[in-house]
Amino acid sequence: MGEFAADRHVKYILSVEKRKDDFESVVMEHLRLNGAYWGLTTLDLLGKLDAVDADEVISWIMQCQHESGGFGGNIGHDPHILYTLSAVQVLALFDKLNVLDVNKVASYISSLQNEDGSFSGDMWGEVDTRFSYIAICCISILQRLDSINVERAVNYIVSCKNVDGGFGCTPGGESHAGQIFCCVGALAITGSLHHVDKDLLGWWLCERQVKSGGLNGRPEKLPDVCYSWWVLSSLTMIDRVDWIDGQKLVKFILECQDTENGGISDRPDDAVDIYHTYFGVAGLSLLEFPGVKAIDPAYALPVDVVNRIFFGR
Ligand code: GRG
Ligand code: ZN
Repeated sequence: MGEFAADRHVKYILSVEKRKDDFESVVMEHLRLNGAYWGLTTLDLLGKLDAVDADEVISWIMQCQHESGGFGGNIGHDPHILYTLSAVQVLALFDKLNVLDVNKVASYISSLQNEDGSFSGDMWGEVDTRFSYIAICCISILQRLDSINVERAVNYIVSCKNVDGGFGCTPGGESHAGQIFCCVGALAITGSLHHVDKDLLGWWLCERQVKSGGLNGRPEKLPDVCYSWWVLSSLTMIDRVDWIDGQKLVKFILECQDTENGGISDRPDDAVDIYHTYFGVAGLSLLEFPGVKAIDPAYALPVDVVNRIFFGR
């Protein structure tokens, strides 16, 4: 099995941050705030967050904010709840939540809650349990859970639960590991995990491991490094992480590294990207891999950052 190329991954992330006009950056332009969250969280997990200029990042993030309180993916882009969570998460990484007008961000998020408890992603109204998670995670980091209707939010998520123990994006939607992370994460944050059938869901999740050691997101699909996060974080939250073979998953993630130029891909021999680099490192973190800081499975932030938010230094 290859070594974990931590230093190469740090170099790769720093180079993606700097290359603002190459192919990957152009394609990812509208995702810039998400990309910043993936890259910077990975750096922090590897103990290298100090390699970036915090003031520069924070000033750019604040220029992405709109009058409504929501954030766009880049300067001049429309606000969306997705980017609003990334902005709040990155500010939390740098211990700079104090630059936010918390009431404004909280009112943007609460304005996206619908009568049935669900959340829309932006003013155009698409509804998905992804947005329920994002709203709950974001408003919890801001310690303003009281500004949304938590009971209705939880009821909506429970209405998306399936007979296989998993969750979909709307009521009746097929179970998918990504949506399961969102629903279990939101239930964990709101202290509502009693709504999850842990054994049934644990079975569904551990059956995601395929021969190569990698995890897929649904039955019959190919394994992909990002499910090391979506599946493993869910198993961790329901205390069933030892239901998969951690050693084999570590081996699969390490096989997806570009050991020369850094970065991690979705599966062996594919091209690396910053998204799979983050989810590979985050997966290793949940597997307690040496040299990687612990990550919180619900907030998707390093455990020391979450402790700082809720318990001070
Ligand atoms: C803070 C970590 C964090 C997340 C924010 C955006 C979000 C909340 C959650 C997204 C959850 C989700 C739906 C993830 C799945 C993404 C994914 C790999 C989708 C691919 O689906 P298909 O059907 O691929 O294209 P498969 O693997 O099923 O073939
Ligand atoms: Zn993927």
